[in-house]
Amino acid sequence: MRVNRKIPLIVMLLVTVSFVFSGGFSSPAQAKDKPIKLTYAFFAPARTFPGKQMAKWAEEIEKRTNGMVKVQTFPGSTLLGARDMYDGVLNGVADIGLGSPSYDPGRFPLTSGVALPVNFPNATVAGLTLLDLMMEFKPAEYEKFKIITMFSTEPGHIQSRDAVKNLQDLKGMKLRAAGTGVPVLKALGAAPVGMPMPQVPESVQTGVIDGTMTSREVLQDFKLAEMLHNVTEYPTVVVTFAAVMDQKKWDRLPDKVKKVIDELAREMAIWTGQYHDKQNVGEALAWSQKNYNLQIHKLSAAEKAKWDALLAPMVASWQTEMDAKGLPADKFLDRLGQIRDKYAREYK
Ligand code: 3IO
Repeated sequence: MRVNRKIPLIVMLLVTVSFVFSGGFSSPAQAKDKPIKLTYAFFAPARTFPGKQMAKWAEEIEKRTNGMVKVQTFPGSTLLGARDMYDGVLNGVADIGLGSPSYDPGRFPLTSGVALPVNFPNATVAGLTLLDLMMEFKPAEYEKFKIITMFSTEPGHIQSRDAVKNLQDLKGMKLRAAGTGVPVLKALGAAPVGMPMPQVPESVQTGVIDGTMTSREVLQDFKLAEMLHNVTEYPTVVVTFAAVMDQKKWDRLPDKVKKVIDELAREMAIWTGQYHDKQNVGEALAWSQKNYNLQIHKLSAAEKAKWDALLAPMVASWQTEMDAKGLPADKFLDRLGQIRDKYAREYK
């Protein structure tokens, strides 16, 4: 079809310019009648609890925007892996990325405070505390990002090939954790390695590691119970998750869409925490006991006191580290305690 000569050149120019400024075809904020397409990447499989969160979020967004937004999910590192998640979002590889700030405590220093041994009773309380703290402190580590939602695992447990009943058993054991869990394992005398979750099954299989410290649903969701027959009943630290979007991309979204996404941030923290705490972990433990004779080892009170004493200095050394970076560690930990205790009364 030929260009209609009656359309003045200036109008055509304006249309072109506004198209380019709105971000062109790749922008989520395109023409009003066309659905806005958002790609959403996650590094682990869809069957895992963060993967289920991603699917639930996508479903809710489509429903609540009456189809104005379509979300295409990419679980299992099909678009971005654990280590390139946050840069991938900034580089526009995915519109939204769900990563674990715990994998990179240097990049997310204040967030790493939530993964200290501060006795969260469960994932729901930890996740809501995390989200509230981030909304309150607005740390510079998320400067280029819009936070879509945050949540966490339950406090991690040691899951190992050989039984760990005391510090002697743990001595020199090659255990894997998220980056924020490494100092915990080190303090307890193990030989820790930081490694993203998707690499764990193969690393156990090949003997690179003798186990892992994280939430216990991985026994089923990553089939680790096949090889790891022992869990030590000593809750340590949580692993944090943050789904983010590039701030500039967010700014271009219609207000209606922003509102729906913002409303969901908290709901998803609760939904994910409750699924993990009330169903996911319990089912995995029962499945592992039934199919793989999983053994759960309780620490004696005297043994527990020794472990607690080894972890106690971690909070103070984190404070020193944060002070050196000019970050408000004391205030952050004060608020963490207050918010944690408030939610602990609500979510048992
Ligand atoms: C985790 C990450 C991805 C999918 C399922 C998961 N369950 C627990 C974690 C926590 C984690 O990433 C870690 O490294 O301990």
